[in-house]
Amino acid sequence: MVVWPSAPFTNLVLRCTRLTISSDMALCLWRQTRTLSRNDVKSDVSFRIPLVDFSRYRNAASHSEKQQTADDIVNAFREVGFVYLMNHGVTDGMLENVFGQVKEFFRMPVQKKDQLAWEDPRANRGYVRQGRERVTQSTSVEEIAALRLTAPDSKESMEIGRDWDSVWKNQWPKEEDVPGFRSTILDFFEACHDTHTVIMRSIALGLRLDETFFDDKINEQWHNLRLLSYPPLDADLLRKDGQARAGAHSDYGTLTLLFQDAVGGLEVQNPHTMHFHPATPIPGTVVVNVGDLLSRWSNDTLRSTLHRVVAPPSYMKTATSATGEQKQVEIIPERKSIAFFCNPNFGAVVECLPTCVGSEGPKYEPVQTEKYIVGRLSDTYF
Ligand SMILES: O=C(O)CCC(=O)C(=O)O
Repeated sequence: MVVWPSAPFTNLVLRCTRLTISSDMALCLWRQTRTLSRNDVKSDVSFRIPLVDFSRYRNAASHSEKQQTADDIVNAFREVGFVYLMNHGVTDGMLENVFGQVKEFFRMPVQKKDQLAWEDPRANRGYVRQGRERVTQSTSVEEIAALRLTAPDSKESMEIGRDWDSVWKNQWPKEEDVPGFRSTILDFFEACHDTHTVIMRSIALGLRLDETFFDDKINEQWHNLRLLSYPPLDADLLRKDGQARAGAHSDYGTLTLLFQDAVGGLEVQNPHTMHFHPATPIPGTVVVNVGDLLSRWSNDTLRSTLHRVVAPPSYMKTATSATGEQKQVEIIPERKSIAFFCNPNFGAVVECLPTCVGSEGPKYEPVQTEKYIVGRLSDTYF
């Protein structure tokens, strides 16, 4: 059962099921329509990120309902590489708590956050201050360094991995600095891992593999939880060519689960026209996209699609100066999002799935997960 939401709001087409649109969502969609002024943002009327009710997989009444839902998800990943899932398994209550903790964390003074600094791509844990990461598709060290200087990502992040790792330790803030942060985040990590496992089962079924095919290849929780804070920014700076809150990139692992607040700014490239489209926040859903390793595993049957974070919908506000003068200022609200980058086990070798070989055979050499992921991370940080 698939719903095809899209901006602008008036184009919202619903198939087969009802979707309740809250006032938040309507406001968000309306704002999106006012800010599609970038040259590469076009309204390809046929472009949609499908919305799937995942309870129809988790609690399917019959095998055919389960198979149909799995097929809907796989079709979304074949066509677009992205899907919105509702009833995904992480509760609203948990998300509310996590977003609250994320706000508290980033509110800490920068000196405290810097004590938790990210140090090593093999660890991929810790605090990344603004300007340290520049996500891009480029693998040239010189090109990435130049991008960092001229068009750095305007964001800060906190990276968290599995907590029991014998070599790499998470960089937790002191309990008194952000009470409850560690336990809330660890529970959330576990919930996202469980959700990933079930979505991968649906993908296995959709690709005509045994439903548990991926289970023993993704069970060691080599994931990366990224808490993101995009501070308020000068509107003109963010709109300058090449500037973004996060530059266009694909993700590295199997899937990414992206939870976003209502501000917006995430855009997804239509792989058929190369135009970018807003992935408008829809309350109660998670945005799920395919990463490069899953795309490679599936011999490119599933797409790893470029996406970026740009100036979100803005609004004008009248500000009064100290002398009483009134002027219009453009407000770009701050944004928080949470990306759970899911990975196969680091020891797992990713090689063409038996049902994806096709007539041309495998396009890629087998690759070990750790080698691939650490290599990509080394390129994007300094
Ligand atoms: O914040 C978002 O919406 C997306 C973040 C993202 O794509 C990333 O950090 O790789």
